[in-house]
Amino acid sequence: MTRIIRFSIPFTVVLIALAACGKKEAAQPATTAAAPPPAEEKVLHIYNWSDYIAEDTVPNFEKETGIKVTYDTFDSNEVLETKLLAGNTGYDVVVPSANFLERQIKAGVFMKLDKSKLPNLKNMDPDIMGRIAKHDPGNEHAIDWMWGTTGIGYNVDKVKAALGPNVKLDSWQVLLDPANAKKLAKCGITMLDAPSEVFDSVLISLGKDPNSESEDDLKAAAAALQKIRPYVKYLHSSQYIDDLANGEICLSLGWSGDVFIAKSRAEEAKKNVHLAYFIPKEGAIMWFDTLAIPADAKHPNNAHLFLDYVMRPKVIAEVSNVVKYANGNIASLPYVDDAVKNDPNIYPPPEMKAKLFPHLAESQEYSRLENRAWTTFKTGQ
Ligand code: N2P
Repeated sequence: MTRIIRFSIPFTVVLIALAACGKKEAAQPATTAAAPPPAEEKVLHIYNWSDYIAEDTVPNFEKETGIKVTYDTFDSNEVLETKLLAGNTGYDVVVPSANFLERQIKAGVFMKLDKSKLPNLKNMDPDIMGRIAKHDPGNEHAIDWMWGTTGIGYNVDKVKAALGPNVKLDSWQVLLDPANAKKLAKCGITMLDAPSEVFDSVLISLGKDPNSESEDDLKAAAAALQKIRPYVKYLHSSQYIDDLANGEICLSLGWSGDVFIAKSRAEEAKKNVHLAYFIPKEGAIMWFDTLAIPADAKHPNNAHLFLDYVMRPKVIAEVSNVVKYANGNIASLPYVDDAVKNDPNIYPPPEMKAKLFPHLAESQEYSRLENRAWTTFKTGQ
């Protein structure tokens, strides 16, 4: 899979673009009986998160439809947003998280879905659709791809060796208590390069509302992060999968499924690396990644075909089985492996779900503050 270069355009540029963006909702293509739209070229350009699809998903779609797919990957909502706001991405299907989707819809970036082309919408879980509808009223622009949590992945043996065999691994303090971070620095701490997810996680650890947009709370979170900065090896949102699997790092603030992918890779490599993931007892962010079609997509019909294809229960179940994230397709559950659907860290039971916070869209003003605080944290100043 292609890895895309890291986020390099300052987020303020994105915010200016968002503010300046006066585009209105994309109009539906006008179709009349007399003049049917010309047939689309049999190609489809998809832009998805890295490590986020089964091996056969795209090849099977290509075989069945004769549509040739190009598939590129990213690992940051900011990277995707920068491209979408600039326009002309060349992509027909993209996968923003719902909190980013919300403001991108307002900026006119996506076309409305033609639900007459999506009969498999009937398979979707009304609970998950309802949660996404808070970002996209009426689910007019997007469907769920996968959803998950942001928590802590760790190397069981190395963390116990550093913190003691009886350490309780159930709190954000395993990472955020500077005394712990100092001890873990030797075996390697990493964090996602995802400002809002990291700040929101720290706010939750401090007992604050991650969606309040309080400047004082943001300052408190930045101060807590600053205390562990010297002990963090790197900030990156995909490298940690292989590094956890190889035993090169011992603790990551990361995404649930990514840690389980690392666990599978470690088991396959038989290197005696034992990995685990926990949702901290203080709570965590629950996020949704969605499939949407840019308003200027050149192959919207093929995009709809792909969306409907991945809403087939067996197709999306296979993705969940491979990437270890929950999907929003209720009809897929019989085909999801027991080990995946019965894992409370993948499909959290109601009592755990109750501790999960929604990840709401941020105002441009708050994103600007957060981004500034993130740059300070990143550069360690
Ligand atoms: C895929 C990670 C996607 C989760 N590797 C973040 N939205």
